[in-house]
Amino acid sequence: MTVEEMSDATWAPFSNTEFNRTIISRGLNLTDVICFPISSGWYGNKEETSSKSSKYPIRVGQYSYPVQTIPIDYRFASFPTLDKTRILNPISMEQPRGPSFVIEDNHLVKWANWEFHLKPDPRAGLIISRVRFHDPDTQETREYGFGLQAMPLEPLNDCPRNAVYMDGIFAAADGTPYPIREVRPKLTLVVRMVASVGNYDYIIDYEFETDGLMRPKVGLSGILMVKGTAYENKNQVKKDKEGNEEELYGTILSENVIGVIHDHYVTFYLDLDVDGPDNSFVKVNLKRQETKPGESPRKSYMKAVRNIAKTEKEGQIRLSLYDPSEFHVINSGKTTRVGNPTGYKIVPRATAASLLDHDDPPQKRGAFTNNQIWVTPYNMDRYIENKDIVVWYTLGFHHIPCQEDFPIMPTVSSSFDLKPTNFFERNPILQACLYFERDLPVCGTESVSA
Ligand SMILES: [Cu+2]
Repeated sequence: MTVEEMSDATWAPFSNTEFNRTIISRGLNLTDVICFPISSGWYGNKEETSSKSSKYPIRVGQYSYPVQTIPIDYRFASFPTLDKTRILNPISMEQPRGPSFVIEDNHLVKWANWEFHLKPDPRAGLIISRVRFHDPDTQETREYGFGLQAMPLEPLNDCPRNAVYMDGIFAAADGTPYPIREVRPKLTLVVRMVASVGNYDYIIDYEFETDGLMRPKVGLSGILMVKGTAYENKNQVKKDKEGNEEELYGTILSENVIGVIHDHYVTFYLDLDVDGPDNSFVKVNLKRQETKPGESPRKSYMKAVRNIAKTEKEGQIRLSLYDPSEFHVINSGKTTRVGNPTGYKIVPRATAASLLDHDDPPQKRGAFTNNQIWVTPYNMDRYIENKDIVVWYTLGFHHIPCQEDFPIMPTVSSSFDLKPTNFFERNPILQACLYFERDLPVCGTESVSA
């Protein structure tokens, strides 16, 4: 569906006098109503040729108000006077010598040890390619990589100027208290794009860190898709003989408004080339190793069992808390000084898997959510060891709306990490420069009248 078709569909209902009469009979002005022709999905071949696009009449500028509802004014000015002692002062961060990144040829971004090619794409959004990391130890520029390091908490380096530093007091082995200060200095470059997909805003961030970690992140915000209801309060919901409430498939968010339970899935196409195109996908399973009777006072240990996925089928991953695993992309032809294959791992964070039946039409269409990780284009069960593989990672969100999501949602985000794993000989951040007081000008404060 094109933008032009959506626009035409928005206006079409108003050419129907019967439709207009129903709007006026609700006490609304026709100019206050918009028909939003959002695609309602695919429900199987039977319905493929029918033209039943769903049309939710809603008020101008809003996605949140089905015709049954009373609008809420969420603009700042509509709130009663705020307690001035609770207002946070504005914060500003300066970079007196200007940004640290440079952009060459309009597309090549260089920042810290990173360099990558950036291209906005109408279909995929932001495409980040040719991602390389300059290894400070070897002076080589390698595709992908990373680390972490601890040092004393340094003012201006770890926290902004007005931060208060508190010494932590820890107990030494003999019980003597000793202060500890510790820091993990990291700078992050954020490449951001925001897509407003109808009512929802998707904030896609690619975070590059100085230790070589790369973190794709998805933030969801905007306005919920809601449906109208005759109910104004939960206590009106019909109950059956056993006292069970009618299933609403959502939450009552306001008078006559139900926020419907739904999911969001975003798939990332990760064409990794760890020290060259031929890579392998390794499932590293943590397993319990039981000890033999009498062998040790311990009953069990943990061990890491590494299995290289040979075929696409073996590269399909469904995450499980009770089958803890790491997912490494390695170059078995290249090892570190101590013999580990170079690689980096895909570290999932909070995500979601679809609960729908595999034969449910929306799930058939969104079958990419059946697994959280796929390796290489599917089709047949092809061989993937030591090949130029592609990893598809799906980040999911279940969304049971709550009242705080209405009328505008606070941003919810999740991410996953691409983290170097035996890629460097040691932490590459060790050579990062520190900041000193003279590097940053001291800006005075002035009182701002509210
Ligand atoms: Cu949602």
